[in-house]
Amino acid sequence: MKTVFSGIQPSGTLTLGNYLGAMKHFVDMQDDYHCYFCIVDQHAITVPQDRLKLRENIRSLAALYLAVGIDPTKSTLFIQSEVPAHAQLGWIMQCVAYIGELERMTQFKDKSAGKEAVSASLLTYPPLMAADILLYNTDIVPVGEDQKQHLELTRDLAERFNHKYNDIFTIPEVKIPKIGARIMSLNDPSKKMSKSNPNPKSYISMLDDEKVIVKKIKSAVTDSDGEIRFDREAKPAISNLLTIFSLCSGTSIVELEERYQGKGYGDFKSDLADVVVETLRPIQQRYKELFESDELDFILDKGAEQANRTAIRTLEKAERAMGLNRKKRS
Ligand code: ATP
Ligand code: LTN
Repeated sequence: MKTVFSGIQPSGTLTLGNYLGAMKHFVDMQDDYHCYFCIVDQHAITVPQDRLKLRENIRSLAALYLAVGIDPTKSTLFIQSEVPAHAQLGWIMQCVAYIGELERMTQFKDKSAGKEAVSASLLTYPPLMAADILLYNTDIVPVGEDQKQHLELTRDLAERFNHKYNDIFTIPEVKIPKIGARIMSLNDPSKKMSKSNPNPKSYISMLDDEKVIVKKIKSAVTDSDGEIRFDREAKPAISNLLTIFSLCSGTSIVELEERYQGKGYGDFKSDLADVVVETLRPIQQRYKELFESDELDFILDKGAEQANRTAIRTLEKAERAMGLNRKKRS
């Protein structure tokens, strides 16, 4: 069985973008792959976080993973900071990476733009992400479009390490969904929907209640020609709403265009709100049961134990290949 690894940052409540671009696909992969899903809390602290809020976001993300259908008997679900090998291999990968290539990462440029104090870790974030992936001999990494550049760098770093020291790492492939890989902001369709956007009107959170969802969709920007047609260049806002509608309802975009031909944005938006509410309703119900449960802690403890076992083995191999680690090969 091939191995899948993916991570999500506990930097806020997940958005519909995270769900449609990433999480939904994780669930589908569990039967065919050996899966690791990680709450990458060490990545979240590359930008300032409130201590209590972060603690809550970590637990909330764990509950959401389970609520969407990640099954702990099939997949390993764990918290990054509970597996020290991530930080340890992260350091090694920093020693393999060049500053120049890290400075070229668009996520670094976006997140550091206009900020006075930028943490060093925002720059060295990709080597830690590479470590996350490489520790588990990962074959496939399902992510949204925005992570493609990081995945290319991960491959470069793994190849560089293998070439310089020894063939330790599996070179991972990225898997980006054909539709929904980049769900856009509701109030600015030139930006991706992001949970750390300070304006909550820009995203639908997976935990928004019905009224809020209806309101946000009603106030989503459209355009002035009144036509419901998919055209990413000329009609980015409507195309984004059509994508969301299609993914939440399982109806193709062509069918939706036909259904709403000659109808106004009002009808379309009200049906879209219904479809989104129905998609999130069962997830929110399961989430509520899980958030406070002891079962959640049990699953995370077990996940960390399982992840640690594999991660330590790869870390030690990498260390030995470089001349570190006194232990004899086990
Ligand atoms: P932040 O805003 O804090 O940077 P984020 O929501 O952009 O967070 P993550 O939580 O780290 O990013 O992303 C988790 C997964 O969701 C990744 O695979 C990412 O590619 C995917 N993803 C994030 N935003 C979108 C989006 N708008 N559309 C599709 N996929 C997305
Ligand atoms: N960088 C990713 C989150 C992330 C990740 C990973 C994704 C950290 N480690 C490993 C896939 C595999 C982000 O910002 N979305």
